[in-house]
Amino acid sequence: MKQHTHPLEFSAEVAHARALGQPIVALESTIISHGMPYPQNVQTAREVEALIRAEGAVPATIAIIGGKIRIGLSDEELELLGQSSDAMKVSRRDLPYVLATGRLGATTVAATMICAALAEIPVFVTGGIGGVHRGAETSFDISADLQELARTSVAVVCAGAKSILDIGLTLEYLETHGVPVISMGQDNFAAFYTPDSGFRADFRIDDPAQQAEFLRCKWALGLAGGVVISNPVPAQQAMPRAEIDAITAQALQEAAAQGISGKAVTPFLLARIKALTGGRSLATNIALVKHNALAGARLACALQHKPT
Ligand code: PSU
Ligand code: MN
Repeated sequence: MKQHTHPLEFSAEVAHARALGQPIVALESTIISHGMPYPQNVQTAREVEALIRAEGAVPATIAIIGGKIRIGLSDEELELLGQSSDAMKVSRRDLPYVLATGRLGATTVAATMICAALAEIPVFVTGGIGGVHRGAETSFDISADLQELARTSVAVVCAGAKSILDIGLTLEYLETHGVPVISMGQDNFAAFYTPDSGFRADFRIDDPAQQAEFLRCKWALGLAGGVVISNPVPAQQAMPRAEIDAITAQALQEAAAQGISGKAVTPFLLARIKALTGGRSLATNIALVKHNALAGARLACALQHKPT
């Protein structure tokens, strides 16, 4: 069989940062293609990149374009992903297909972790991770993001997991697979639209330098696998808990009634929640991603500059 090399292609900005040993922050693209509507998706992607640069790190948005894993995208490519109606949502399973066919692929948390690890980028910022869905005992719907966290050594800065998921079971699953869940700013794990999931995170570490030291210790031991860093949405931008709970219940009922399954479930729920909140959930979503960008950039900087 012909030997394929990894089809990684770096943007000029990311290649330059690698050559100089500058801190780099990986970003996913499913959040652009399937997580938010146009044009807010592209606008947010650009603003998130700018926030990371302002903190002294270099953003690397990851997608699959023309049979290549692209690390760092141009403005035009962000626009392409944001507008495309046929960008494929790409998780671990889908990576070979989208590369082999040359289709346009937007990477999930799982696929972005794989690509970030290949590109030797240890810090990745997103909105929320996938998890164990409610009713998973009959549907078996457990996001591939969790298996990826178990095996791929990338820190994922997120605002916790959505309450469309079973957050308790998601945390149990992570524990079983040895994935540490670090909370910052509070003791509890975050719940995406709201700061508090009601479940304690494993460890609270607020200081980026100490978070970086945690990662160094884990990986120096040969303990491969990811780390979840939960950064709660700022209170002023959070959704009221009762409102989001009621809307989530309704969106879940609609998904069940319409027989939505597989990889369509998460995008369907996100879109319904946005519609049912009259767009207010989108404002919260945008705010929390930006807040995560700051935390991720600071962590990437701390990881790059060894403690003195
Ligand atoms: N949660 C969000 N926004 C998103 C996603 C999750 O708040 O855009 C996306 C991420 O790309 C995540 C994926 O990796 O959905 C999980 O999909 P699934 O549940 O099908 O594994
Ligand atoms: Mn799923």
